[in-house]
Amino acid sequence: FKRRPSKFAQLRALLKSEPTEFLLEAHNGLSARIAEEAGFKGVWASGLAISSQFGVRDNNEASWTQIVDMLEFMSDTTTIPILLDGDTGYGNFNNLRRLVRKLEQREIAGVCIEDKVFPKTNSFIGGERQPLAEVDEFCGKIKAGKDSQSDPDFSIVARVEALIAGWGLDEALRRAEAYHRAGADAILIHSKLSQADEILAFAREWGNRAPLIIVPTKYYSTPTEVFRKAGISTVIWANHLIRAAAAAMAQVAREIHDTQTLVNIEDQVAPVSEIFRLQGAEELLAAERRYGASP
Ligand code: SPV
Ligand code: MG
Repeated sequence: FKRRPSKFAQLRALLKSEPTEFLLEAHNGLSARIAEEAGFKGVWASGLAISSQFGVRDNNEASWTQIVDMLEFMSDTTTIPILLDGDTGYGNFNNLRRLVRKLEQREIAGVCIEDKVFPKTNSFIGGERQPLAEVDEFCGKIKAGKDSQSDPDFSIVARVEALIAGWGLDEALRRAEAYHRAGADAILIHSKLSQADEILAFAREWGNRAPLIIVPTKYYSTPTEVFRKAGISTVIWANHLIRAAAAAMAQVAREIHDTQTLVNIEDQVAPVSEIFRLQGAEELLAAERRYGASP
């Protein structure tokens, strides 16, 4: 039988592919499996979503090993590649080197690091007040990460926060070019505007020097066709499973609390059998038939 390409190779192929590809946010083993079942070819392990499922803020309050522990569950439940939102790399170049090794051991296909300072703050919370990393320091981090990977297809994505911080298009391009030269496999350009104009201007100037990734959370009304025409490599739907879960959980919790009965919500929630299916209960039953002691 034909072996699937490694998760590292799968992510690299997505980043390099001519048609625009898509990653969906997931934040634990179950949501990662749901993303794969929906047909996605890759997962975005969002810092916002993973921190919020822990009930903490997107300010590096969860430790990097807690993130890596969660990634292990996500990797185990999926056959598609995972790109970790690695924030700033959780420290300096040395911390990133260790992170890369620990990610590869769990078959996490790549990491995205952003040019801010630890502890980071989410780009949508006072983004313009957030300091950016020094270009040279960030390039050193990228080089250190690339030099420490053992699988040639492990990807490091450099995320440019210059537009978020209000430093302008020229600075964003200057940084992207430096990160590209330092060895980044792709550039993620982020924006907090409700229109895609600055992203599209960046894409025009960038001209496909390296794969370009975007996160259209705020400019969600822009038709996907516009991104395709702009030559965007990968679009990340960055937080939609955690937001779906939060909305559904709040609604069901209120309903059960207020009515003190399950009769109204049974049809609105997944059947228990669906949870068993998502957990792979069938496989264990089959294994028991094969390996279990006879009664
Ligand atoms: C995330 O999903 O955690 C991201 C994207 O980094 S954003 O929240 O838009 O900064
Ligand atoms: Mg993040």
